[in-house]
Amino acid sequence: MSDETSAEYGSEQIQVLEGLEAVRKRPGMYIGSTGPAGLHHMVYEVVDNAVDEAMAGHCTQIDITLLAGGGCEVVDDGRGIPVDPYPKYPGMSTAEVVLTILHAGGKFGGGGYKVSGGLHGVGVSVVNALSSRVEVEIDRDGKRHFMSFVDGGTIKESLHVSGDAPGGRRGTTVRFWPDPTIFDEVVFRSQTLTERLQMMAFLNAGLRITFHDARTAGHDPVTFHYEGGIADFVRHVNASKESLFSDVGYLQQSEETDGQAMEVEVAFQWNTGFNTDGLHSFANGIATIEGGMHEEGFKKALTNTINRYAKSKGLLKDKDPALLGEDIREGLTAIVSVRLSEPQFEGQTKGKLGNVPMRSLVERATNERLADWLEEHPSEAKRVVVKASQAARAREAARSARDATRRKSALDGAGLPGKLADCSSNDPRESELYIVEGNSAGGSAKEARDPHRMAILPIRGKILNVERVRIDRMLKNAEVTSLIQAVGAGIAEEFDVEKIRYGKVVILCDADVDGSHIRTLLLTFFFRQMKPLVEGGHVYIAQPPLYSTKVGKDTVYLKDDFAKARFLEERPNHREEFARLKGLGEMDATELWSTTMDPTRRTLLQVSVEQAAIADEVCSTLMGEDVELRKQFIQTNAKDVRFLDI
Ligand code: 28F
Repeated sequence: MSDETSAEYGSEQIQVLEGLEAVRKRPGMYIGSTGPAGLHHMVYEVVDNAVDEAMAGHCTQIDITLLAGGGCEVVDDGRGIPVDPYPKYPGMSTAEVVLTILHAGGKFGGGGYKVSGGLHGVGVSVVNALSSRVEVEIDRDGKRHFMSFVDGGTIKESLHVSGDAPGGRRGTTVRFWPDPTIFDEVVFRSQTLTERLQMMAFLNAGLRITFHDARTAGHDPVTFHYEGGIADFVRHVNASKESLFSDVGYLQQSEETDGQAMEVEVAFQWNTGFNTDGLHSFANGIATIEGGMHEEGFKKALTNTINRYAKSKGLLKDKDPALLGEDIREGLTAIVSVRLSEPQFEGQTKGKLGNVPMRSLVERATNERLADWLEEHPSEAKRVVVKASQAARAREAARSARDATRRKSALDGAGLPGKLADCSSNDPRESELYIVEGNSAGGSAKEARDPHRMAILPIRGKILNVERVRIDRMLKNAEVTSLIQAVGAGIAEEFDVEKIRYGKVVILCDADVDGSHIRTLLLTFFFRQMKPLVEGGHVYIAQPPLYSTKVGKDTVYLKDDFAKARFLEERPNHREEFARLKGLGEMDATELWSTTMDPTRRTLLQVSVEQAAIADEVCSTLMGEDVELRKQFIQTNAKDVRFLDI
């Protein structure tokens, strides 16, 4: 910029106001939306500047308070924004520049310029532009400096010394009141803020972040402070699981290449579960939910390092196939947190890190540091390799079992389970598969059915709890393989809904607790292993009658309470008892047909994905590995006996 004259000074001011005006015109461009997400983004922008000051090593405590009048106050104990003139903008102080143009430049803030990669890092000037009022207090050199803005950044009170810094403190305070003419709603939600503030504390080891909702009495402040940083985050996530070893692994490396500061931290721990979605990554404190270069670098190095270690220690024979990434990541909880000057956020939701140098930095750091960690923790390392080898064997077994299932049914059609009483029609549009609990009911269902369109598959006892075993173990279970072969369309990622052999898969269980258990397990199985079958509306639950009563020598069946009430209205003098039907076996074939299977008289409940998902949720909670969650669930659902028997 050429040397300034008073005219250009004026042009600076104009540039400032034009800049802020541009933000007010299209707020969504800067904070994503003017809905709740955008509103809370305003808080994160201000807090980010304080976190930058913490990352630069000058701030240890950040206080966020929701003010009674609807505003938000953020206080840090950093150096305080400089109040001296800002050379590039004559007549403006650094503080005014930070509040109206640039963004505080921490080590990773990019030296005063935060390159906005999408929604994050647009800086506090955007907050100013979208607030009806902003107050700034800067405590520096024993003095307190004050300035305020109104209506999107117009100076109300220019920067001046308002007194001494209380107790000689240092730091920056920003209070802002979001502009109600911009935002759909200006009421902050505590829960939203606390979740994200907790995450920021995990990602900045040692930093204390205190949140106080002062809008109503009785809300005590909550402080998040994790000396262990992301290692504490891994402990927090794994708390409800069974860990493979007590220690949490940690590695860190930083590097400076052509002015680009880059740092990577990884914390990791395996648990005994089978999930492979425990990897979470962040860039400059922002969750990169679509992954990106840092995650790719980590995954590649993890796989190579574990395989190299396993071979070097003879835990993997040279002839053994290498362990795949998914085998190694089974049960892994890991946090990959990187910091860099100019993050490029890409992808649909700006949740993917695009900086290519990050891939090699993270890969090199992980290769080096993880190899050291494995050497230093041989027993943990062995457990990881053994678990990964089991996962690899399970994967192989599942593949061969699936191939076998496919081969048998493809080759000679003999892939159909022995117990299946198939129907004669080959047209899925009219064919129905009844999965009947218990051999007795299966018998009367076979007798009752329409053999042209209805196939019967009796399921003996409680089918395997598919929740807690790997896919190979599941495929060894006779009941499960019968089910897969009967439906005839494969399972899991190979499931092809075009190949289903029946247009309707009907679950026919007793109306007692055992029946509801089987039904829950079957729904979970379909939801987990044949989701398109559920999504396509092919899964139904038969509704056997709940009551029976005598009329003369006949037995009349009533579907539900409503039918019973209607029956009594029509027969006010009916004196006979109503029996509560427990099991399908109480009905003979004729009755089973007329009440439950005859398409002209039956009621079938079509299962929605939501209902299957709830069953799945119930199953994971009750059968999954999370002991704590199971206890809570049973306590809260104790009144609902349906769930108690499991
Ligand atoms: C409640 C929100 O915004 N805290 C901040 C600082 C400290 C410095 C700074 C900020 C302009 C471009 C340098 C102080 N002393 N909390 C905050 N704390 N900005 S914002 O500098 C901004 C300058 O880069 C600071 C020495 N260096 C930096």
